[in-house]
Amino acid sequence: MLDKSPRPAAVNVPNDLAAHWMPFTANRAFKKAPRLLAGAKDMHYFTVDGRKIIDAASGMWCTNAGHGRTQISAAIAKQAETLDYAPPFQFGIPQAFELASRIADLAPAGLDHVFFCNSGSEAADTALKIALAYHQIQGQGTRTRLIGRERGYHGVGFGGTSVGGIVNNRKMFGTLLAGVDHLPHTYDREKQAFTKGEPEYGAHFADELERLVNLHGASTIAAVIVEPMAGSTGVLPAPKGYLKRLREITQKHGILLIFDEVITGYGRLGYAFAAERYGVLPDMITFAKGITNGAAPMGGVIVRDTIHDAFMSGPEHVVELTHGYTYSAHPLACAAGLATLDIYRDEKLFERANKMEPKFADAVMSLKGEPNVVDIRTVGLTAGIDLASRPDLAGKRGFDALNSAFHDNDLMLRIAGDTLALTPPLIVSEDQIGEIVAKVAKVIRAVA
Ligand code: PXG
Repeated sequence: MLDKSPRPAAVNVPNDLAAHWMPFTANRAFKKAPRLLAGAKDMHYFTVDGRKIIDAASGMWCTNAGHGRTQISAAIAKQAETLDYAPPFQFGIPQAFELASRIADLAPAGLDHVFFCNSGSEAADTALKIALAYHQIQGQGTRTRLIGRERGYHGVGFGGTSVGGIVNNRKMFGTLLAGVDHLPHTYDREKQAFTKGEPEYGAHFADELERLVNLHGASTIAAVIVEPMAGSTGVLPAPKGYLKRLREITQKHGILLIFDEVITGYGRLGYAFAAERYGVLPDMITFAKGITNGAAPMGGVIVRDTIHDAFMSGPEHVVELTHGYTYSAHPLACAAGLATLDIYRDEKLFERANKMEPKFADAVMSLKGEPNVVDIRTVGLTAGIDLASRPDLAGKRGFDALNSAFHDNDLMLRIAGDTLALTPPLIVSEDQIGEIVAKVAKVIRAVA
Protein backbone atom coordinates (compact mmCIF):
# COMPACT_ATOMS: atom_id res chain seq x y z
CA MET A 1 0.00 0.00 0.00
CA LEU A 2 1.17 3.48 -0.78
CA ASP A 3 1.49 5.61 2.31
CA LYS A 4 -0.79 8.58 1.67
CA SER A 5 -0.50 10.04 5.18
CA PRO A 6 0.48 13.71 5.38
CA ARG A 7 4.21 14.23 5.20
CA PRO A 8 6.15 16.75 7.26
CA ALA A 9 6.98 19.87 5.28
CA ALA A 10 10.47 19.92 3.79
CA VAL A 11 12.81 22.38 5.40
CA ASN A 12 14.63 25.23 3.70
CA VAL A 13 12.51 25.06 0.56
CA PRO A 14 9.20 26.77 -0.15
CA ASN A 15 7.53 23.48 -1.08
CA ASP A 16 8.25 19.80 -1.10
CA LEU A 17 10.37 19.48 -4.23
CA ALA A 18 10.28 15.69 -4.38
CA ALA A 19 7.20 15.05 -6.51
CA HIS A 20 8.22 17.03 -9.59
CA TRP A 21 10.64 14.94 -11.68
CA MET A 22 12.21 17.75 -13.66
CA PRO A 23 12.98 17.45 -17.38
CA PHE A 24 16.59 17.55 -18.61
CA THR A 25 17.65 18.56 -15.11
CA ALA A 26 20.15 17.25 -12.60
CA ASN A 27 17.30 16.68 -10.13
CA ARG A 28 19.29 15.90 -6.98
CA ALA A 29 21.63 18.86 -7.41
CA PHE A 30 18.70 21.16 -8.21
CA LYS A 31 16.76 20.15 -5.15
CA LYS A 32 19.77 20.84 -2.91
CA ALA A 33 20.20 24.36 -4.32
CA PRO A 34 17.04 25.24 -6.26
CA ARG A 35 16.98 27.88 -8.95
CA LEU A 36 13.38 28.98 -8.46
CA LEU A 37 11.76 31.72 -10.51
CA ALA A 38 8.72 33.73 -9.54
CA GLY A 39 8.26 36.43 -12.15
CA ALA A 40 9.64 38.09 -15.26
CA LYS A 41 9.54 41.45 -17.03
CA ASP A 42 11.33 42.56 -20.20
CA MET A 43 15.00 41.51 -19.88
CA HIS A 44 14.73 40.10 -16.35
CA TYR A 45 13.56 37.23 -14.21
CA PHE A 46 12.73 37.63 -10.52
CA THR A 47 13.66 34.82 -8.16
CA VAL A 48 11.45 33.58 -5.33
CA ASP A 49 13.73 35.44 -2.91
CA GLY A 50 13.23 38.65 -4.84
CA ARG A 51 16.48 38.94 -6.78
CA LYS A 52 16.46 40.43 -10.30
CA ILE A 53 18.28 38.26 -12.80
CA ILE A 54 19.21 39.40 -16.29
CA ASP A 55 18.03 36.87 -18.87
CA ALA A 56 20.77 36.08 -21.39
CA ALA A 57 18.92 32.97 -22.57
CA SER A 58 15.45 34.21 -23.60
CA GLY A 59 14.25 31.67 -21.06
CA MET A 60 15.13 28.75 -23.29
CA TRP A 61 15.44 30.47 -26.71
CA CYS A 62 11.75 31.46 -26.48
CA THR A 63 11.07 35.01 -25.35
CA ASN A 64 12.44 36.94 -28.32
CA ALA A 65 10.29 39.98 -27.45
CA GLY A 66 11.26 39.93 -23.79
CA HIS A 67 9.14 38.88 -20.83
CA GLY A 68 5.77 39.93 -19.54
CA ARG A 69 4.47 41.44 -22.76
CA THR A 70 0.99 42.59 -21.76
CA GLN A 71 -0.20 42.58 -25.37
CA ILE A 72 0.33 38.82 -25.40
CA SER A 73 -1.05 38.07 -21.96
CA ALA A 74 -4.14 40.19 -22.68
CA ALA A 75 -4.72 38.35 -25.96
CA ILE A 76 -4.46 34.99 -24.16
CA ALA A 77 -6.84 36.12 -21.39
CA LYS A 78 -9.40 37.43 -23.88
CA GLN A 79 -9.22 34.25 -25.92
CA ALA A 80 -9.65 32.08 -22.83
CA GLU A 81 -12.83 33.95 -21.97
CA THR A 82 -14.23 33.88 -25.51
CA LEU A 83 -13.36 30.39 -26.71
CA ASP A 84 -11.31 28.21 -24.43
CA TYR A 85 -10.99 25.17 -26.64
CA ALA A 86 -12.15 24.02 -30.03
CA PRO A 87 -11.56 20.65 -31.67
CA PRO A 88 -8.92 21.07 -34.37
CA PHE A 89 -9.97 17.96 -36.31
CA GLN A 90 -12.89 18.71 -38.69
CA PHE A 91 -13.48 22.09 -36.96
CA GLY A 92 -11.52 25.31 -37.04
CA ILE A 93 -11.16 28.73 -35.49
CA PRO A 94 -10.53 31.89 -37.53
CA GLN A 95 -7.40 32.69 -35.52
CA ALA A 96 -5.68 29.49 -36.67
CA PHE A 97 -6.20 30.41 -40.32
CA GLU A 98 -5.05 33.98 -39.72
CA LEU A 99 -1.94 32.84 -37.87
CA ALA A 100 -1.06 30.30 -40.56
CA SER A 101 -1.37 33.00 -43.25
CA ARG A 102 0.82 35.38 -41.30
CA ILE A 103 3.48 32.72 -40.75
CA ALA A 104 3.37 31.81 -44.46
CA ASP A 105 3.84 35.52 -45.27
CA LEU A 106 6.99 35.59 -43.14
CA ALA A 107 8.36 32.39 -44.68
CA PRO A 108 10.16 32.29 -48.03
CA ALA A 109 7.90 32.32 -51.11
CA GLY A 110 6.70 28.84 -51.98
CA LEU A 111 6.38 27.77 -48.34
CA ASP A 112 2.73 28.65 -47.92
CA HIS A 113 1.09 25.98 -45.75
CA VAL A 114 1.36 25.58 -41.99
CA PHE A 115 0.60 22.45 -39.95
CA PHE A 116 0.29 23.26 -36.24
CA CYS A 117 1.40 21.21 -33.24
CA ASN A 118 2.55 22.08 -29.71
CA SER A 119 6.32 21.85 -29.50
CA GLY A 120 9.53 21.59 -31.43
CA SER A 121 9.63 17.85 -30.84
CA GLU A 122 6.21 17.40 -32.37
CA ALA A 123 7.20 19.70 -35.22
CA ALA A 124 10.23 17.54 -36.05
CA ASP A 125 8.24 14.31 -35.93
CA THR A 126 5.45 15.89 -37.99
CA ALA A 127 7.89 17.02 -40.69
CA LEU A 128 9.50 13.58 -40.87
CA LYS A 129 6.09 11.91 -41.16
CA ILE A 130 4.98 14.35 -43.88
CA ALA A 131 8.18 13.51 -45.81
CA LEU A 132 7.51 9.77 -45.61
CA ALA A 133 3.85 10.15 -46.56
CA TYR A 134 4.69 12.50 -49.42
CA HIS A 135 7.03 10.03 -51.05
CA GLN A 136 4.49 7.27 -50.61
CA ILE A 137 1.70 9.17 -52.35
CA GLN A 138 4.15 10.08 -55.10
CA GLY A 139 4.65 6.38 -55.75
CA GLN A 140 8.13 6.44 -54.21
CA GLY A 141 7.40 4.38 -51.12
CA THR A 142 10.95 3.00 -51.05
CA ARG A 143 12.12 6.39 -49.80
CA THR A 144 12.01 5.69 -46.09
CA ARG A 145 15.47 6.62 -44.84
CA LEU A 146 15.85 9.75 -42.74
CA ILE A 147 19.15 11.57 -42.45
CA GLY A 148 20.07 13.80 -39.53
CA ARG A 149 23.42 15.16 -38.39
CA GLU A 150 25.84 14.58 -35.59
CA ARG A 151 25.36 17.19 -32.86
CA GLY A 152 21.86 17.85 -34.21
CA TYR A 153 18.90 18.30 -31.85
CA HIS A 154 15.35 17.78 -33.00
CA GLY A 155 13.57 17.23 -29.72
CA VAL A 156 12.72 14.11 -27.83
CA GLY A 157 10.10 12.22 -29.84
CA PHE A 158 11.25 8.92 -31.29
CA GLY A 159 11.67 10.51 -34.71
CA GLY A 160 13.57 13.54 -33.47
CA THR A 161 15.70 11.45 -31.12
CA SER A 162 16.55 9.08 -33.98
CA VAL A 163 17.70 11.78 -36.40
CA GLY A 164 19.29 13.72 -33.55
CA GLY A 165 23.00 13.41 -33.06
CA ILE A 166 23.56 13.72 -29.32
CA VAL A 167 24.76 10.43 -27.90
CA ASN A 168 23.52 11.10 -24.36
CA ASN A 169 20.01 11.72 -25.66
CA ARG A 170 20.03 8.49 -27.70
CA LYS A 171 21.90 5.83 -25.82
CA MET A 172 19.28 5.05 -23.16
CA PHE A 173 16.41 4.52 -25.54
CA GLY A 174 17.11 1.38 -27.49
CA THR A 175 17.40 1.11 -31.23
CA LEU A 176 15.12 4.05 -32.04
CA LEU A 177 13.90 4.33 -35.66
CA ALA A 178 15.39 1.95 -38.18
CA GLY A 179 16.95 3.27 -41.38
CA VAL A 180 18.40 6.48 -40.02
CA ASP A 181 21.84 7.82 -40.87
CA HIS A 182 23.76 10.95 -39.94
CA LEU A 183 25.86 13.56 -41.67
CA PRO A 184 28.99 14.66 -39.81
CA HIS A 185 28.71 17.84 -37.77
CA THR A 186 30.30 20.95 -39.20
CA TYR A 187 32.58 22.01 -36.36
CA ASP A 188 36.37 21.94 -36.60
CA ARG A 189 37.95 24.01 -33.84
CA GLU A 190 41.38 24.15 -35.44
CA LYS A 191 39.98 25.72 -38.58
CA GLN A 192 37.12 27.76 -37.14
CA ALA A 193 38.02 28.98 -33.65
CA PHE A 194 36.92 32.51 -32.70
CA THR A 195 34.85 33.13 -35.84
CA LYS A 196 32.17 35.79 -35.90
CA GLY A 197 29.26 34.56 -38.03
CA GLU A 198 29.48 31.69 -40.47
CA PRO A 199 32.94 30.09 -40.64
CA GLU A 200 34.77 30.12 -43.99
CA TYR A 201 35.77 26.51 -43.52
CA GLY A 202 33.37 23.61 -43.74
CA ALA A 203 31.06 23.79 -46.81
CA HIS A 204 32.55 20.46 -47.89
CA PHE A 205 30.92 18.69 -44.92
CA ALA A 206 27.74 18.79 -47.03
CA ASP A 207 29.42 16.55 -49.61
CA GLU A 208 29.17 13.71 -47.10
CA LEU A 209 25.55 13.50 -48.23
CA GLU A 210 26.81 12.24 -51.60
CA ARG A 211 28.64 9.51 -49.73
CA LEU A 212 25.44 8.48 -47.92
CA VAL A 213 23.55 8.52 -51.22
CA ASN A 214 26.20 6.27 -52.73
CA LEU A 215 26.00 3.97 -49.74
CA HIS A 216 22.22 3.65 -49.44
CA GLY A 217 20.91 4.62 -52.88
CA ALA A 218 18.97 7.83 -53.47
CA SER A 219 15.75 5.87 -54.01
CA THR A 220 15.79 4.83 -50.33
CA ILE A 221 16.23 8.30 -48.82
CA ALA A 222 13.21 10.41 -47.87
CA ALA A 223 14.61 13.50 -46.18
CA VAL A 224 17.52 15.30 -44.60
CA ILE A 225 16.87 17.38 -41.48
CA VAL A 226 19.33 19.94 -40.13
CA GLU A 227 19.32 23.03 -37.97
CA PRO A 228 20.71 26.04 -39.88
CA MET A 229 22.56 26.79 -36.64
CA ALA A 230 22.89 23.92 -34.18
CA GLY A 231 21.74 25.51 -30.94
CA SER A 232 21.52 22.91 -28.21
CA THR A 233 24.97 21.49 -28.84
CA GLY A 234 26.68 24.81 -28.32
CA VAL A 235 25.89 27.28 -31.13
CA LEU A 236 27.43 25.93 -34.33
CA PRO A 237 26.63 28.27 -37.23
CA ALA A 238 26.51 26.65 -40.67
CA PRO A 239 29.77 27.17 -42.57
CA LYS A 240 29.57 29.54 -45.55
CA GLY A 241 27.97 27.77 -48.53
CA TYR A 242 27.15 24.61 -46.57
CA LEU A 243 23.36 24.88 -46.67
CA LYS A 244 23.35 25.81 -50.37
CA ARG A 245 25.41 22.73 -51.10
CA LEU A 246 23.06 20.56 -49.06
CA ARG A 247 20.15 21.98 -51.07
CA GLU A 248 21.87 21.23 -54.39
CA ILE A 249 22.62 17.64 -53.43
CA THR A 250 19.16 16.92 -51.99
CA GLN A 251 17.51 18.44 -55.05
CA LYS A 252 19.66 16.43 -57.42
CA HIS A 253 18.59 13.20 -55.73
CA GLY A 254 14.90 13.94 -55.05
CA ILE A 255 15.49 14.09 -51.28
CA LEU A 256 13.45 16.53 -49.19
CA LEU A 257 15.35 19.11 -47.12
CA ILE A 258 13.94 20.11 -43.73
CA PHE A 259 15.31 23.07 -41.81
CA ASP A 260 14.65 22.78 -38.09
CA GLU A 261 14.19 26.45 -37.20
CA VAL A 262 12.81 25.92 -33.70
CA ILE A 263 15.63 28.14 -32.46
CA THR A 264 16.62 30.10 -35.57
CA GLY A 265 13.05 31.10 -36.47
CA TYR A 266 11.44 34.42 -35.52
CA GLY A 267 14.43 36.70 -35.58
CA ARG A 268 17.19 34.90 -33.73
CA LEU A 269 19.53 35.22 -36.74
CA GLY A 270 18.22 38.63 -37.81
CA TYR A 271 15.57 37.34 -40.21
CA ALA A 272 12.13 35.79 -39.85
CA PHE A 273 13.77 32.48 -40.74
CA ALA A 274 17.38 31.47 -41.28
CA ALA A 275 16.38 30.16 -44.71
CA GLU A 276 16.16 33.83 -45.71
CA ARG A 277 19.55 34.69 -44.22
CA TYR A 278 21.16 31.91 -46.23
CA GLY A 279 19.09 32.32 -49.40
CA VAL A 280 18.23 28.63 -49.37
CA LEU A 281 14.72 27.28 -49.92
CA PRO A 282 14.07 24.09 -47.94
CA ASP A 283 11.01 21.88 -48.47
CA MET A 284 9.85 22.29 -44.90
CA ILE A 285 10.65 24.53 -41.94
CA THR A 286 9.85 23.49 -38.39
CA PHE A 287 9.24 26.15 -35.74
CA ALA A 288 8.17 26.49 -32.08
CA LYS A 289 9.46 28.63 -29.15
CA GLY A 290 9.47 32.20 -30.57
CA ILE A 291 6.11 31.86 -32.35
CA THR A 292 4.31 32.64 -29.08
CA ASN A 293 7.25 34.35 -27.35
CA GLY A 294 7.13 31.33 -25.07
CA ALA A 295 3.80 32.40 -23.58
CA ALA A 296 1.87 29.33 -24.78
CA PRO A 297 3.06 26.00 -26.16
CA MET A 298 2.98 25.92 -29.94
CA GLY A 299 4.99 24.43 -32.77
CA GLY A 300 4.44 23.82 -36.43
CA VAL A 301 5.74 22.89 -39.84
CA ILE A 302 5.73 25.24 -42.83
CA VAL A 303 5.34 23.12 -45.94
CA ARG A 304 6.19 23.79 -49.53
CA ASP A 305 3.18 24.16 -51.85
CA THR A 306 4.12 21.26 -54.10
CA ILE A 307 4.24 18.91 -51.11
CA HIS A 308 0.99 20.14 -49.60
CA ASP A 309 -0.79 20.06 -52.96
CA ALA A 310 0.28 16.47 -53.59
CA PHE A 311 -1.89 15.41 -50.67
CA MET A 312 -4.99 17.24 -51.95
CA SER A 313 -6.38 14.53 -54.17
CA GLY A 314 -8.82 11.64 -53.83
CA PRO A 315 -12.40 11.75 -52.48
CA GLU A 316 -13.01 15.05 -50.69
CA HIS A 317 -14.57 13.53 -47.59
CA VAL A 318 -11.40 11.59 -46.80
CA VAL A 319 -8.78 12.90 -44.36
CA GLU A 320 -5.68 13.71 -46.45
CA LEU A 321 -3.06 13.41 -43.71
CA THR A 322 -3.79 11.09 -40.81
CA HIS A 323 -1.81 13.12 -38.29
CA GLY A 324 -2.53 15.86 -35.74
CA TYR A 325 -2.84 16.63 -32.05
CA THR A 326 -5.73 17.40 -29.71
CA TYR A 327 -4.07 20.75 -29.09
CA SER A 328 -3.01 21.56 -32.67
CA ALA A 329 -3.76 25.26 -33.21
CA HIS A 330 -5.03 25.64 -29.64
CA PRO A 331 -7.01 28.88 -29.30
CA LEU A 332 -4.77 30.28 -26.53
CA ALA A 333 -1.62 29.52 -28.52
CA CYS A 334 -3.11 31.07 -31.66
CA ALA A 335 -4.01 34.22 -29.72
CA ALA A 336 -0.50 34.35 -28.27
CA GLY A 337 1.03 33.79 -31.70
CA LEU A 338 -0.93 36.58 -33.36
CA ALA A 339 -0.07 39.05 -30.60
CA THR A 340 3.58 37.98 -30.74
CA LEU A 341 3.82 38.50 -34.50
CA ASP A 342 2.27 41.96 -34.03
CA ILE A 343 5.05 42.85 -31.61
CA TYR A 344 7.80 41.48 -33.85
CA ARG A 345 6.40 43.54 -36.75
CA ASP A 346 5.64 46.76 -34.85
CA GLU A 347 8.95 46.82 -33.01
CA LYS A 348 10.92 45.58 -36.05
CA LEU A 349 12.66 43.09 -33.80
CA PHE A 350 14.14 40.91 -36.56
CA GLU A 351 15.79 43.96 -38.13
CA ARG A 352 16.89 45.05 -34.70
CA ALA A 353 18.63 41.72 -34.13
CA ASN A 354 20.31 42.07 -37.49
CA LYS A 355 21.61 45.56 -36.67
CA MET A 356 22.79 44.52 -33.22
CA GLU A 357 24.64 41.44 -34.45
CA PRO A 358 28.08 43.06 -35.01
CA LYS A 359 27.97 44.87 -31.64
CA PHE A 360 26.93 41.70 -29.88
CA ALA A 361 29.66 39.70 -31.64
CA ASP A 362 32.36 42.26 -30.72
CA ALA A 363 31.23 42.36 -27.10
CA VAL A 364 31.20 38.58 -26.67
CA MET A 365 34.52 38.15 -28.50
CA SER A 366 36.12 40.39 -25.86
CA LEU A 367 35.93 37.33 -23.58
CA LYS A 368 38.73 35.73 -25.59
CA GLY A 369 41.67 35.44 -23.22
CA GLU A 370 39.56 34.82 -20.11
CA PRO A 371 40.59 31.63 -18.27
CA ASN A 372 39.77 28.34 -20.04
CA VAL A 373 38.05 29.99 -23.01
CA VAL A 374 39.01 27.80 -25.96
CA ASP A 375 36.55 29.07 -28.57
CA ILE A 376 33.82 31.66 -29.04
CA ARG A 377 31.27 31.50 -31.86
CA THR A 378 28.61 34.10 -32.66
CA VAL A 379 25.76 34.36 -35.12
CA GLY A 380 22.71 36.62 -34.98
CA LEU A 381 22.03 37.43 -31.34
CA THR A 382 23.53 34.16 -30.17
CA ALA A 383 26.93 33.10 -28.93
CA GLY A 384 28.60 29.92 -27.74
CA ILE A 385 31.61 30.11 -25.44
CA ASP A 386 33.56 26.86 -25.04
CA LEU A 387 35.33 26.39 -21.74
CA ALA A 388 37.99 23.73 -21.33
CA SER A 389 36.58 20.80 -19.34
CA ARG A 390 37.76 20.10 -15.83
CA PRO A 391 40.06 17.07 -15.97
CA ASP A 392 37.93 13.91 -16.15
CA LEU A 393 34.75 15.83 -15.36
CA ALA A 394 33.14 16.81 -18.65
CA GLY A 395 30.28 19.23 -18.07
CA LYS A 396 31.22 20.13 -14.49
CA ARG A 397 32.73 23.53 -15.31
CA GLY A 398 29.63 24.36 -17.35
CA PHE A 399 27.35 23.26 -14.54
CA ASP A 400 29.36 25.33 -12.05
CA ALA A 401 29.01 28.29 -14.40
CA LEU A 402 25.23 27.92 -14.50
CA ASN A 403 25.15 28.01 -10.70
CA SER A 404 27.67 30.83 -10.35
CA ALA A 405 25.66 32.86 -12.86
CA PHE A 406 22.34 32.30 -11.13
CA HIS A 407 23.30 32.33 -7.45
CA ASP A 408 26.21 34.78 -7.40
CA ASN A 409 25.94 36.99 -10.48
CA ASP A 410 22.21 37.49 -11.10
CA LEU A 411 22.51 36.11 -14.62
CA MET A 412 20.64 33.39 -16.50
CA LEU A 413 22.51 31.61 -19.26
CA ARG A 414 22.20 28.21 -20.97
CA ILE A 415 24.82 25.53 -20.85
CA ALA A 416 25.59 22.66 -23.22
CA GLY A 417 28.22 20.59 -21.46
CA ASP A 418 31.08 23.03 -20.90
CA THR A 419 29.78 25.50 -23.47
CA LEU A 420 28.00 28.62 -22.27
CA ALA A 421 25.26 29.77 -24.64
CA LEU A 422 24.11 33.40 -24.71
CA THR A 423 20.90 34.09 -26.55
CA PRO A 424 19.22 37.16 -25.08
CA PRO A 425 15.82 38.56 -26.04
CA LEU A 426 16.01 40.64 -29.23
CA ILE A 427 15.04 43.73 -27.22
CA VAL A 428 18.42 43.68 -25.46
CA SER A 429 20.11 47.10 -25.34
CA GLU A 430 23.80 47.78 -25.93
CA ASP A 431 24.20 48.54 -22.24
CA GLN A 432 22.57 45.26 -21.33
CA ILE A 433 24.88 43.38 -23.71
CA GLY A 434 27.77 45.02 -21.86
CA GLU A 435 26.27 44.03 -18.52
CA ILE A 436 25.77 40.43 -19.66
CA VAL A 437 29.32 40.13 -20.98
CA ALA A 438 30.78 41.62 -17.78
CA LYS A 439 28.81 39.11 -15.72
CA VAL A 440 29.87 36.23 -17.94
CA ALA A 441 33.51 37.28 -17.43
CA LYS A 442 32.98 37.11 -13.66
CA VAL A 443 31.39 33.69 -13.99
CA ILE A 444 34.23 32.37 -16.14
CA ARG A 445 36.77 33.59 -13.58
CA ALA A 446 34.72 32.10 -10.73
CA VAL A 447 34.84 28.66 -12.30
CA ALA A 448 38.51 28.82 -13.36
N1 PXG B 1 14.42 21.35 -32.53
C1 PXG B 1 15.35 22.23 -32.14
C2 PXG B 1 16.32 22.77 -33.13
C3 PXG B 1 15.41 22.63 -30.80
O1 PXG B 1 16.35 23.49 -30.41
C4 PXG B 1 13.53 21.19 -30.35
C5 PXG B 1 13.52 20.84 -31.68
C6 PXG B 1 12.52 20.59 -29.43
O2 PXG B 1 11.59 21.51 -29.01
P1 PXG B 1 10.64 21.20 -27.77
O3 PXG B 1 9.66 22.35 -27.82
O4 PXG B 1 9.97 19.91 -28.00
O5 PXG B 1 11.51 21.18 -26.55
C7 PXG B 1 14.47 22.12 -29.89
C8 PXG B 1 14.50 22.49 -28.43
C9 PXG B 1 19.16 24.42 -24.91
C10 PXG B 1 17.84 23.82 -25.20
O6 PXG B 1 19.50 24.65 -23.78
C11 PXG B 1 17.33 23.82 -26.46
C12 PXG B 1 16.08 23.23 -26.72
C13 PXG B 1 15.36 22.69 -25.68
C14 PXG B 1 15.89 22.72 -24.41
C15 PXG B 1 17.13 23.29 -24.15
O7 PXG B 1 19.92 24.67 -25.86
N2 PXG B 1 15.62 23.21 -28.00
